Amino acid sequence: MSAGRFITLEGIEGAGKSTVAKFVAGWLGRYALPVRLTREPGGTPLAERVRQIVLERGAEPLSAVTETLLMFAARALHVQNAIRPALARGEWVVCDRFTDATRAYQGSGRGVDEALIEALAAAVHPDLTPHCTLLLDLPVSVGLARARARTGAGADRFEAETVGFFEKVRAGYLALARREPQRVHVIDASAPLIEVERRVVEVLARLQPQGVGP
Ligand code: Z5A
Repeated sequence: MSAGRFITLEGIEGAGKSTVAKFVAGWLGRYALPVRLTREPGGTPLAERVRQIVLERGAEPLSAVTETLLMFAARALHVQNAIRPALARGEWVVCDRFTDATRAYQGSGRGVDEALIEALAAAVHPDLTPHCTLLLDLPVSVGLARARARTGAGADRFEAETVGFFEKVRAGYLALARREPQRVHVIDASAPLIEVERRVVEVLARLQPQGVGP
């Protein structure tokens, strides 16, 4: 059995992650590779319940640290019950957001201590880092316009955030890409979808899916 690979998609709201994640799954499927398409927060029944708690606009306040802990609680379930077993079976896991989202949203966006985030990452997924991260980058105004055309303004706690918040998140993501250029590939997501897909294929081809089929 060939080894699975772990591919993550990141970016601000409306960047096109869900759209591109489905494209990636379909593209890998052409090589007859087993693919598991999943997302965060969520990806298992219990983690999806945590997702509801963390995204809903309820009456009870949620501090930035609590939000961070909930993201990692969902991630711990997802890693243990879905991601690791899938990789062990030789599947290619395509995940819409992972720990880079916590670094960008809770770290850069909300100011949560980087040391806390890295300590939680080390506890929840030691020895597990994505093989490849596709960072779909675009101006905040474009991403928000796309997302809001679809769901309306302020549908969940994040969608209700300000442009300034998403600017900090975007800057956080770009800083991550500068720090880890081998893993994090920046893709201009303001381009037409066909162009975005072309760039994605260019990056994925380096993972040599054609050489690892069963
Ligand atoms: N979050 C966090 O804070 N910390 C964490 O650790 C994690 C998550 C894991 C999850 O919400 C929220 O949780 C997220 C961060 C936070 N909130 N925010 N922001 P979500 O999963 O519901 O929301 P999202 O991740 O932001 O997804 P999204 O809004 O659905 O955006 P998307 O997946 O990137 O976009 P899309 O649905 O693929 O595309 C949006 C629209 O644009 C759609 O109509 C497409 O047809 C269109 N589109 C896509 N690509 C193009 C191009 N290239 N051109 C034109 N139109 C396009």
